[in-house]
Amino acid sequence: MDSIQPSVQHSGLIQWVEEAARMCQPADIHWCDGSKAEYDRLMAGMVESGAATELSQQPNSYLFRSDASDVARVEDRTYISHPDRDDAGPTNNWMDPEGLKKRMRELYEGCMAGRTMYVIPFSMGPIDSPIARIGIEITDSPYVVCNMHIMTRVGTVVMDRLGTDGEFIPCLHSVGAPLAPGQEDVTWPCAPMEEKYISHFPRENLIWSHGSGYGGNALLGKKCLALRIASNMARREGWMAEHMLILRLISPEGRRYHIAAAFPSACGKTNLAMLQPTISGWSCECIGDDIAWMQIGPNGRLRAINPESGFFGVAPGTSYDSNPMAMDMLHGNCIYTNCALTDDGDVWWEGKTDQPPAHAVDWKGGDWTPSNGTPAAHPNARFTAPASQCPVISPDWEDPEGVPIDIFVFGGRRSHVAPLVVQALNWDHGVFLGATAASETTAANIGSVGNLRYDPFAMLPFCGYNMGDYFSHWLNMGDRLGGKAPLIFRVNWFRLGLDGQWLWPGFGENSRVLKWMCERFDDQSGAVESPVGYLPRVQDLDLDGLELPTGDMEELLRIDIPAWTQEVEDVRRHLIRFGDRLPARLAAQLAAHEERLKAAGK
Ligand code: O2Y
Ligand code: MN
Repeated sequence: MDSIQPSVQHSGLIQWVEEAARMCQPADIHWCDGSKAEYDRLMAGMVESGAATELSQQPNSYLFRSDASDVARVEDRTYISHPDRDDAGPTNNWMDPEGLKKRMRELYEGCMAGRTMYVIPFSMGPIDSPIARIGIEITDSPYVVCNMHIMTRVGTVVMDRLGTDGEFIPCLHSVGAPLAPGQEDVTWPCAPMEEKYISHFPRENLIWSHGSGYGGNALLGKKCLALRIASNMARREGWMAEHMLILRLISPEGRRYHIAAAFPSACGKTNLAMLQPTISGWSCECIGDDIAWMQIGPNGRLRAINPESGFFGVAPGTSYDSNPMAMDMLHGNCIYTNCALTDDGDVWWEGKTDQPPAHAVDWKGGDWTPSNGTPAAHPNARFTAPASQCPVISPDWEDPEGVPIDIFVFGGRRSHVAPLVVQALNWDHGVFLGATAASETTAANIGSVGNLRYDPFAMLPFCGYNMGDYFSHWLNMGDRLGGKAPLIFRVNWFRLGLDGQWLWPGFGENSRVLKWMCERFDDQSGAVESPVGYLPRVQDLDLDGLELPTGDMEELLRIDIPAWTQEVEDVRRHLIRFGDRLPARLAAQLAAHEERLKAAGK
């Protein structure tokens, strides 16, 4: 087998691909050029094999159904393999690098038999951005190749940028389902759970993934590279790799504010990224919906890029009510995974329309009618869509220098206690708000639904090193940014009233809260100091045209001192898990928080 194209001149890359080929034993090797012809050829092959269904209602769009056991990121099977366990910290699964590699080499041995090995050169970030990084993913999944075409910049342009000795992050992926001679393939090959490993070796900037073909387990540029490995690189090199959307809010006077916001999975991050403000004269542009890479620029301000070029969004719940911009984006050139197929050849998911179709094929490939009583689409069904198709994508979304960040927002899903919005008293307090952010669990993060889980900075599944050291990194970044540091806020769109209904309407109305943040940034709006931070008074928020039941706004902004006091012990338990890696400055923040609550309770 001729594994190397003559045009490839990078000896480190050649060596790594040859090694992988020797181990995985593919039938064939294809170097991806990133062209539309390549995408079309791979899709045609998958349609022919039965792995994909071409949609008749959307041009160049395809539906895939995964294996029923391979439907989401698998946190239990995700490893952060630093040589020293303490460097992975208490929130990550750990195995020692040698032991993990030994186990995975056994699995990788011959794992691509009967399949093509694809070599995908990709750039996270605009190719010419100083913040961008290059990865090379080796995979035996053509589905992964096509998704990577949308989610990253792929192919010849990247190879040109890499040159003969450029730095790249090696990402090895296999679905872990070798084919014996003559063996017929299945439509979604993958390995059993105990053979799934999503492994990160931060010391070597190396990713090895085996056994899953789904989302973050397999599209290795996203969570594996852009967050878990990049968070390590960022710490070493003095920048930030965060689980944050990036948006630009524009005032009626044309003043532009840039907001980076961290929310745990399934808290409406994509909806917020494509916000349609309800306040008169304000508009919003989307720069990214999931990940922000940020560096301190020459003028001392933090500048952010979106390292991705597509959206891998949760389909269920996406509708013209919740996210009209996403709906308008999904008109073609998309990949759908685990959505239902309608009889007229379109996709459907719960919440897409008020009226479900009378009949569909569900995500498992079975006949479905509303009377089935099961969801037609899997709750974690996804669309993969080019960012360029988003009607509110910013004209600057690919600016290689990034955009200057004015405001950080941390969010979570809390039925009680947490107010609609609070502003940090200062940077250290903001880091405390980020470090103690918590959310009630939903389907996307697997495990039981409705439990409270502390999810610091929405990075719990994505921080590639000890979270205590990560808190220190945030404190250090604040020291370096000084007076040019973004303001920090924490929000909760999900507080319930006594009737069990959400108090805040959310969606486009969230612009009212963001507007207050922008006014705070410009020292143009009031607030009161509370034990948990600066709170807007009702009159500080622009509520023009919003009819809320009497008392709801007051309830949304109410600080329930006994409830906060009761949570202090949980917060302490959460923080002391980091032992001596917990920065003293955060321990001091906890003490000050407790003191303020005590004083307020007297
Ligand atoms: O289940 C998956 O593999 C997708 S997870 C995901 C996808 C896009 C954006 N964010 C997430 C997440 O879990 O945070
Ligand atoms: Mn995410």
